[in-house]
Amino acid sequence: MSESISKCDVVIVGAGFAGLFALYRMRSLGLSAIVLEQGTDIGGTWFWNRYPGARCDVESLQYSYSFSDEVQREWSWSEKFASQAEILRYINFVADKFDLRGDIELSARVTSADYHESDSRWTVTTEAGQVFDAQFLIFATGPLSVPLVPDVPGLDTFKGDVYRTSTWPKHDVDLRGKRVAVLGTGSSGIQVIPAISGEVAELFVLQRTPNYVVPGYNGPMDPAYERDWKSHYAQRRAAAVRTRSNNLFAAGTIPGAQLSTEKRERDLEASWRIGGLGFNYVFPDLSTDADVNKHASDFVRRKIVEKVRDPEVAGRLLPTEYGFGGRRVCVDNGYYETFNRDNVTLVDLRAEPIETMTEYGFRTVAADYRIDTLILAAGFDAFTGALARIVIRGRHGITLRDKWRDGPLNYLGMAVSGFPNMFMIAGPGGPSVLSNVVISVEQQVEWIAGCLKFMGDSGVGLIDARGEAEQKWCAHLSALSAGKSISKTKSWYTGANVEGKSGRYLLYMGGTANYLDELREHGYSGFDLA
Ligand code: NA7
Repeated sequence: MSESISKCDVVIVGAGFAGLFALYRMRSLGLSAIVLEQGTDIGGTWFWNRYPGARCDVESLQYSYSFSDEVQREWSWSEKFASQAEILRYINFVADKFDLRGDIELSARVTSADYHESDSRWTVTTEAGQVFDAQFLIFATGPLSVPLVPDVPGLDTFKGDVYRTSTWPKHDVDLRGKRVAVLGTGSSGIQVIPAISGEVAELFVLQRTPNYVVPGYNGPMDPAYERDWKSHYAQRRAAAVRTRSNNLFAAGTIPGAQLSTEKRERDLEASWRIGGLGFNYVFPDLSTDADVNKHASDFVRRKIVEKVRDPEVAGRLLPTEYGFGGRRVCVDNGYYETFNRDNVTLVDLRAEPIETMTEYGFRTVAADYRIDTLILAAGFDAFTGALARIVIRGRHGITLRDKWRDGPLNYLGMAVSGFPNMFMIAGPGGPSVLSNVVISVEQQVEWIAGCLKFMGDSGVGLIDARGEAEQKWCAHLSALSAGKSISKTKSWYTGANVEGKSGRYLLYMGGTANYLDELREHGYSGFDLA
């Protein structure tokens, strides 16, 4: 073997929340591991998405590692919902505390991974030509790490500045006095829009599909609230793991269908006043009962009308083509109020499609707009995008890309038949973004660590998911998604934002508590071990 090949037990791809914890756990098993990270620093999603207003919409005290009580006690969050900068500081704090950096290669973009039948090992190659040889390969590449370039005609002709929320520059971007357009009104767009509206001269919001946006009521962390959480962390974390999303909310337990309209309305109002993504859980049948879903959807639409002064603008902001929760619900930091500002214009691309970008702006079927800066918040090739961009060759030289042509077949959301000793975290087939993802990735890493320990203890060198187990798991994923509003609506959850992408098997929709139970029940029964 050539000297330039580095050998270790485990190669981990990605140094975000998942990859860093995977490194920690591999080390604690006594395995040698190396993390390959394409960015110039650690942090994954929170390294790249540094746009103005970027923040998490899961509460800070919950969107944080649970594996170390010391970290939980030592770290203090300054806001209810942490900003990107604070989360990145937290990730660096954890990396330093556990001295993780020594096993992380930065600026190391993985381009291919090849499985070798002869010794049941993987070779992993980076863009710079580094080669790593490992028994195990863990992809912690992130569910939302491949940004999409929108198919706007003439994008190249625009001579102004173009920024993407997903790869926002590290240096300060001065938008003061500029005429700016933001394309995209998903979670990223709805955060950047209010954040910059006060400094730009004019802001054009280019909206194709309106979203449901619930209030966040972010603010400084209440010291009493933090103290209370910290003194009950173990119990709270344990309770969160028994929910549908690894996240404690004031969730309703009585189906909305069993309640009177008046009681339902009161519950919706109470949940709205609490704010945040808990509104998704106000009734257990919110995403499955058409009447209940309509009630919640109408409720949010009424709130939008109340907040936006101009009735015509309000009307254009109303999501009408799908029900509440059909797409990722966004959490508000003054989004709707932004449209009451004189310098903000909503451009409804459904009524007024962009014909082309011009040198100095964009032209719709109705008007010419002059802008200095275009901000793209156009979303991601979710769940499978990062893996599809790496040439991953498993048994018999079959690539993952080919295997996944009609949908990302997987077993337990972590393994793929024909790709032995390879694992995915927060990829397709698991709960991923439908949950508090920091906890979900901890759980998947724990499962992988348990598996590797079991293999070591029992002298097993190879694990490969069986084809039939994979088929059964994927049929189960389809059954779990049937009837849910998410699966009936076109969005990145279903792959519909990427042309030609199959929306099958992308997410486990049975809730995180059930997912954990299923992992336990399956054990290693669906795998070939050798
Ligand atoms: P999203 O939620 O996928 O939002 C992307 C937005 O960009 C959405 O409003 C799209 O409209 C819009 N888009 C995409 N392509 C176009 C074109 N060609 N023309 C006009 N508008 C377009 O991505 P986010 O980054 O906001 O959020 C993703 C997750 O990241 C989020 O949930 C957090 O977990 C973090 P569309 O809806 O497709 O009509």
